[in-house]
Amino acid sequence: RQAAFRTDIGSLLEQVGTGKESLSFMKRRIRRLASQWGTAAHRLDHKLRRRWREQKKILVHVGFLTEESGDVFSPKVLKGGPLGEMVQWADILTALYVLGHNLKISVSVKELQGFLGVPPGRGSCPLTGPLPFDLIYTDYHGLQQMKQHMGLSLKKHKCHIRVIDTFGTEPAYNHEEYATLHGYRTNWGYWNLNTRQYMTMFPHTPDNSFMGFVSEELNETEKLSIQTNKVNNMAVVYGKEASMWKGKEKFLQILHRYMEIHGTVYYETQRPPEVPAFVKNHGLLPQQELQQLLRKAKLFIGFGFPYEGPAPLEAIANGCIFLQPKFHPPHSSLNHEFFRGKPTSREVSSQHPYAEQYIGRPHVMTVDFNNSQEFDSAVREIMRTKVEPYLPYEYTCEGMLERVHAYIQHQDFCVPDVPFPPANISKMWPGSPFVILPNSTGLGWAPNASAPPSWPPLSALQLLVSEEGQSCVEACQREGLVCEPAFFRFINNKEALSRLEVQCEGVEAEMNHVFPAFSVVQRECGLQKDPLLFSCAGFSTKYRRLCPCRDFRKGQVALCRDCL
Ligand code: U2F
Repeated sequence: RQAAFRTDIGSLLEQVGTGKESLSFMKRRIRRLASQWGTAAHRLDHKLRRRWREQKKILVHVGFLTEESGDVFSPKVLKGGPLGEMVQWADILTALYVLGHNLKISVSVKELQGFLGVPPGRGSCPLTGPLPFDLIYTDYHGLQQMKQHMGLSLKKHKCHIRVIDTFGTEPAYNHEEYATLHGYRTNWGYWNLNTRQYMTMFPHTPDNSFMGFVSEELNETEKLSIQTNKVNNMAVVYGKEASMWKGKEKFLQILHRYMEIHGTVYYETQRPPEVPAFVKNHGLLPQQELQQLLRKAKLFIGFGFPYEGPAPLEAIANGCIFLQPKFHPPHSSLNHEFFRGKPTSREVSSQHPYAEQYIGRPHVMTVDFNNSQEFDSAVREIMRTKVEPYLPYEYTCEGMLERVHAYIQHQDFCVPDVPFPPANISKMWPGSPFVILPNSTGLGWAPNASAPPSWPPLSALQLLVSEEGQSCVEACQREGLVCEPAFFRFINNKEALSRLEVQCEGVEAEMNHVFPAFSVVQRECGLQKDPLLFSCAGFSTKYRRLCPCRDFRKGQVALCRDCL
């Protein structure tokens, strides 16, 4: 069946259900953004020229909202607790629905069992028949619940699962045996999925698929009116919970010299002691009212927590400049409590690395808050600077629809990624499949009729070599490209090494998350033995890595030029 775009969200709202503050929050959001989604659907429909899109049967099981996982989030919705995840789930549901898929939504183990057709009750009762869904979107809690209630059959069906995973999971942590042997121990990893099945909130490592969410879009009239109504000395503080303000008096004092400070901190009866009296606190606001406040404000300021939330994008989209602290040294699972036990080695360079790296000046200023002078002059610069509201395409409804559409139509983790060229290459392929690209530091791929179909298409592949200690994420980024894990299977071979004129005294195939790679000093070359360990994020001071890079669309890093 063909999927047809939907613009009437009525039946989606009915499906979302009631009885939890989190669900009400999500419904309010879906309703508020409905017309924006509708416009985006029309535009994408036009862009895709009514191309055939298969309608998929999709189950969305929101594990963290189930009673069985403790649901610590719902009771905090109106009390300053995290809302980022709910923003994202609301948007995922809307995107899947608007794209025209056949959707079932579950927020309890009972509903999950019902939809999967497994008998209710405890214990693992395997699903015996075929999986009644093409795709299942869930999270780590939901995955655990499916393991408990589908038993052995989970293994058989797991290629259909997508895990919404805010901060991401790197290959070394995902691979059960490797993580256990090499100390990549976490609370979450070990699922042996293809790491592209994990979908993140921001484009962290390309080892995962970037799912994202959306932010409010403005039309030209709104943009103009925002610019004329901006109050140059008005600041809003990022932090809806009092604890996020703790120990920040010094900065607030400096800021207060120049600006009127507003906050949206949740409180019960009295002003929280962490929030100074000169701050105008509005209490936690509904999303719509927060947007109104941001439209007037010139500055949105973060004090280091929460990490990587949606609010800075909303502020920038409403014409604010986002001022945030640089982290020196960067925060990571090795040195910070919040990231401890998360299955990633990523080093977080500021409160919001996406804002810092993908948006930057003049919309984002990332400074050393411990240097009062630097902080002071940043505030003054912000007051002088004029900016237009800005939203990266990938965070618009059209951008999200385009990306989710591409994933649904092209990503298939049920067919194994066979290596290519195959090991007996000499018989099939006399020359090297790689060509030197004009004006480039890397190698491209010579079109080869016997190569298996690939998404992204192989024409996008560019092979680069990293420096020692550098990951493929960085190596590709330095050349204005992005690492593409789907291409590792094409470069994990002797042909790639020889085309790069690497001197190898021996070539070993091993389980090592930085392979394929070579050590210059020891003249050792290593190929990857287990495709599950192909990793963009991995790095080692001993090795230079072979990196499969590709181009990307401006404002849509998840997709290459020919990916749609
Ligand atoms: C992030 O979670 P948070 O929920 O703390 O992220 P924020 O950026 O603060 O806010 C999320 C939403 O809250 C809304 C705002 C954002 O869309 O419009 N909001 C509101 O409705 N009223 C207000 O007064 C203030 C904000 C992140 F998203 C999570 O993944 C992380 O787990 C968490 C911790 O790092 O940070």
